[in-house]
Amino acid sequence: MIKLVKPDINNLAIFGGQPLFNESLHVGRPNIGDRNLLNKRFNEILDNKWLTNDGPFVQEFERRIEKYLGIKHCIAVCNATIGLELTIRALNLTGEVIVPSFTFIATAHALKWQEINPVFCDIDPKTHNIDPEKVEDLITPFTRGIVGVHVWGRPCAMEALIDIARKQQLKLVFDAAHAFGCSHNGTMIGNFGDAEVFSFHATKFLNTFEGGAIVTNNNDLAAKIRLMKNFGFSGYDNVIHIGTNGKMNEFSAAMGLTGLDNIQQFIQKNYENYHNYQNNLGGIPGIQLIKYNEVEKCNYQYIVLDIDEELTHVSRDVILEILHKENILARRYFFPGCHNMEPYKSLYPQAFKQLPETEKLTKKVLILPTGTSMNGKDIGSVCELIGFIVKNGNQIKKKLQ
Ligand code: T4K
Repeated sequence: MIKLVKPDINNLAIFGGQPLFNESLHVGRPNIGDRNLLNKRFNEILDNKWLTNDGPFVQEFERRIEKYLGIKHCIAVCNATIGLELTIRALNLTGEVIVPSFTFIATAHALKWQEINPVFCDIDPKTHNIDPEKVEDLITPFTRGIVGVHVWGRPCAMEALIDIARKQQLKLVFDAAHAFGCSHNGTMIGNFGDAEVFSFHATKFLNTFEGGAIVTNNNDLAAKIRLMKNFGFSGYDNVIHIGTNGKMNEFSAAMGLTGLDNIQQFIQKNYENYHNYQNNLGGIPGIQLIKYNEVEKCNYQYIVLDIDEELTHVSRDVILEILHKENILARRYFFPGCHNMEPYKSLYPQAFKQLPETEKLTKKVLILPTGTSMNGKDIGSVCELIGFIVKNGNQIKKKLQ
């Protein structure tokens, strides 16, 4: 006889039952490559006594990324937020920049930190990415650029955005924090717009603890960003530009190199997990797993559910609460949307009126754990639990009232 994850609703942890998992399952559990190789690299750093400032591992990491992406320039940085700030500043952006509100707050903050006004644009509900048709309506005489975000690693509507930027003479930057290892029409993400910025934060499938990279095919822009990420130094005692400290350190680069050695395994594991979720969630009413274009390269690092409450009878937030009590730490990225967070909420109190799709989506999506820490059995149990919640949705709702 098959043992059910929860035989009846009284066994749910939210109603006092034992949690399904003894240890928490996390959405952003870091992937760690070959530890022996990593330790060897760490020891080499300690032996060399060269810890940061454009050391050999950072240089090797940059060259490996350039080769992997088929791009001219990679500049490793201490995190993607600083990477975005450097890029935006190096491109001389001022005034207004059009950006989605459905993104991690860093995208908006990178602009506002430099006194640039983020103008929030609604998304296309089919792709969760900035809607190019709505971008055009937001252009004013003060607009200087567009920052697109490849949400979940699914590329923005590239051709349309490139076309608008060219016609309107706007700079085009992509926040590619989610999209390392993804492609668009066979070209790796990183090669589009004026520059693209990746995040290698611990929660990303390829991580350098904290870290990021700016990539571009523009020689002048790359040279300028290289200066700016190192206080504007051009050789000893010679500062020729305003700058900041955006440098990646050697330990981060060693972690990144070890991750790159194992990147195919990470992607393969994410791919298997994705299909495992797809097989197990199929047929649960109101639960849709978002799709990836399998013809393209993709990192499959986000398992994203689109929840239709009309069919599940329980809201996304109730499902989230139940899962958390069972030690499944699902997330509702990017709730409640940048426009509903400070300082933007006070600056643009009416913004929600222009962002109906963003408002809807932030209430519907739920992100589930994946990566090398997840196995097929756990994924099966998570999906069975979700099926159980939906099947008993009305009863659960009543009991929670
Ligand atoms: N643009 C976009 C579109 C982004 O998504 C991000 C970052 C950025 C720009 C900026 O990139 P960085 O400047 O960070 O390079 C996390 C990350 O901190 C953030 O990097 C990421 N996006 C965002 C989507 O997620 P939180 O607030 O969810 O982090 P936290 O601490 O709640 O961790 C998430 C889960 O991962 C938890 O269940 C705990 C687990 N975890 C986390 C860490 C750090 C681990 O198991 N081990 C760990 O070491 O923001």
